[in-house]
Amino acid sequence: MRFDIVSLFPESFDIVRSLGVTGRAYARRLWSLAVWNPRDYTTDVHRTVDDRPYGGGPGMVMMAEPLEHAVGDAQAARRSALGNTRDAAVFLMSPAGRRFDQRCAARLVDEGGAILVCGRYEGVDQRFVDRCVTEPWSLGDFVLSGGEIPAMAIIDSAVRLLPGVLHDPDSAREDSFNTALSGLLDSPHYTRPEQYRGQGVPSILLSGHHANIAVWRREQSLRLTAAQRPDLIRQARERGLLSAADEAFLRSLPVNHPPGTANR
Ligand code: 9WO
Repeated sequence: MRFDIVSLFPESFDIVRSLGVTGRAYARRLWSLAVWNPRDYTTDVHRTVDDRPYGGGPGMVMMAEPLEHAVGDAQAARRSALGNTRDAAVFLMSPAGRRFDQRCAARLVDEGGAILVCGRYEGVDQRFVDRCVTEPWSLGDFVLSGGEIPAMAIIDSAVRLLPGVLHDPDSAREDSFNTALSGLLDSPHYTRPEQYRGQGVPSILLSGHHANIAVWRREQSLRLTAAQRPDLIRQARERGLLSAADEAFLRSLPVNHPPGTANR
């Protein structure tokens, strides 16, 4: 998998290249990354990448020309490095985009990566979006000072799906089973010590009975998801991911318990 990033701050991406799961996978050449700086595609002495917005208003807008050249070089580099015949998809990091989710991450793996464009200032010239961007992608309803952090989050979510990246094969399987496949929230985790400031560990987890533990974890997942994200329960049901036992457990739950009110 290869990512090509368009960004005024190429050093940002040293983090995903060097740290943790993504860093180790990068060192093992399981994925690669190139950053294209729009400033390298300017032609004036000041290397200008932004200008004032037509119609007035605060701040500056990223100019279309340097962005389009950066994307063009990224596409050309992918063609010669990967032998691609089709252009890669180009995703713009924007709160006005389609919501990025686990299926988008799987699609990135499927397509061998993509080009991610990170805006700065107040935004980018719409004519660049119309000409070069496949789709804007959003991580949620909040505004940042640039698209670099969302791009790194997206890279992280895709890299950890690559075969061989999560070295413990059980961990990879359980993780994708719990999130991508079942679409439910994960059950709570506990580790040592067995007593922490007067609080114990659910006794089932100390029992060594793996079948009962799996049932308990499934029920905790269902309970937590029903309380915090009832929309995900409906989605899982529509996708046929809930068993008769799951449905029976959900019916046994007290209705409409307000979330986040434990111990109050
Ligand atoms: C900002 C914006 C605000 C309201 C409606 C649409 C918008 N588009 C943009 C935009 O493209 N902003 C650029 C990228 C330049 C300013 C910083 N940018 C940005 C991206 N801020 N926040 C994001 C972002 C990206 C993905 N998920 C959440 C936030």
